[in-house]
Amino acid sequence: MFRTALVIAALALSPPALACGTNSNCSHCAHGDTTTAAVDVDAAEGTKINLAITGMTCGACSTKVTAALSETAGVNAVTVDHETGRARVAYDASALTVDALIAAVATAGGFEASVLADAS
Ligand SMILES: [Cu+2]
Repeated sequence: MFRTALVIAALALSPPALACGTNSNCSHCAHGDTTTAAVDVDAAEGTKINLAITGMTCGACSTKVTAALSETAGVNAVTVDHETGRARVAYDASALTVDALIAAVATAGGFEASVLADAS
């Protein structure tokens, strides 16, 4: 029983797996920094939207997509998860169209975004 508790503790303490360092299939990046600060998109102002993003294979890909979106004027907050292939964005709908968000993702190189119907 004590041993089981130790195993559970070890699992809880281990950090989430970072695919980047071992993923040789990624053609978009040099497998660099995979850390992205946690952002609470739902706490940010603006319209919330979920995007499906193809082409992301490691944490550095999601970092690039995050940067491309967050550098776009009118974007208030972004989270991108390469494992689910999804991004959630809070943006100012009076300053920015959804097409502009999709275009911003494309500028990151090799990624394609589309709108997911479920905005929650
Ligand atoms: Cu990558």
